[in-house]
Amino acid sequence: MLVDCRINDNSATEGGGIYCSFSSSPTLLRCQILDNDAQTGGGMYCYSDSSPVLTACNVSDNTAIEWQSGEGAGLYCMRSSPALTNCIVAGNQAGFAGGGGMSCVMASSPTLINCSLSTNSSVAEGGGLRCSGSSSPTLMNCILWGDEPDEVFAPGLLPSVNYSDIKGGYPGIGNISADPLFRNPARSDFHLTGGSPCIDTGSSEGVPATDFEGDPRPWGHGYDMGADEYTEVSISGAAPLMRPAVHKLGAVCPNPFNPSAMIALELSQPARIRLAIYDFAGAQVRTLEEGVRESGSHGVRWDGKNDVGGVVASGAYVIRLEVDGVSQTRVALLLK
Ligand SMILES: [Ca+2]
Ligand SMILES: [Ca+2]
Repeated sequence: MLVDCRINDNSATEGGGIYCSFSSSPTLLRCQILDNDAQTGGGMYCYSDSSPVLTACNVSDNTAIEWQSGEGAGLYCMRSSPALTNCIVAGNQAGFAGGGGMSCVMASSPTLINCSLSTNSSVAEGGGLRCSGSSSPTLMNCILWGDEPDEVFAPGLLPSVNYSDIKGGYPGIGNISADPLFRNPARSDFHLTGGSPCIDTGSSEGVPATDFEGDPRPWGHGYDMGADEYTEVSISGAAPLMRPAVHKLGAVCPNPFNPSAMIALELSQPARIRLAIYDFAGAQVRTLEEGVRESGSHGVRWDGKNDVGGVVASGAYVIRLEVDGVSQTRVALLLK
């Protein structure tokens, strides 16, 4: 059992942060799985009847993009059915095999209750959740919003989705499609704000007694959707799932792009940075910025050209920001 642990900046072929195989089912409470990288299962890989229990965990900004087959950037499940409650899965990025937030293959049927999946992305389908091979997750009181290119990709069995806010809507009871009004998703703050359609519109069935930060559920007139139960003033006084202020490589806009894209950077203090573009074989294409930059928000434009001024071919490119020896990556897709 792992309690209040932070697992960050690890790398592996499978399961960058955590790898569970053959009926390994640890319990994780209030853990943060951040900035890990793998070919498959950037944050966590669950293999062969491994069904960990994650409660109030934050699985964010993990990647599975630097290999062609990158899949399941946040969590990857193969014949495994983890249970996630009050969890945030955000900012994870997968490559060509899809599943930015979570990928379920070969009869994996995880249960997600009061989870928020947002700002995950994938080069292929399933920006938020990808299901294949008779996998059938169960989602209750969840929010999937702002994942790219889509929230849920399930060409076979449909996941069981109820009382959830899914962008674009989803079959099931009590589902809605409306902006959840997160407080500040760009800064990894997935609290609900007043007027959110997710307040008091969830189900009471199987719901935990508290939210991700320890606020009581229900609060107000009913149970909320997502990891946060909205309260007018902070009750728990804690925000355990919020990331500390850090330098951040933000969104690429538009994405896919043609002919140019704006890359957002957020620096919490003045820093020496290097921002460069690579192709998927790992070869450098272009150095965009190198040197000391002031704190604050910056936008850097890439005009789709390489270091010698040639226009690059259509395809996916890796944008890498290096600050103080730590790198962050995002994928940009040039479509001509
Ligand atoms: Ca409520
Ligand atoms: Ca709360």
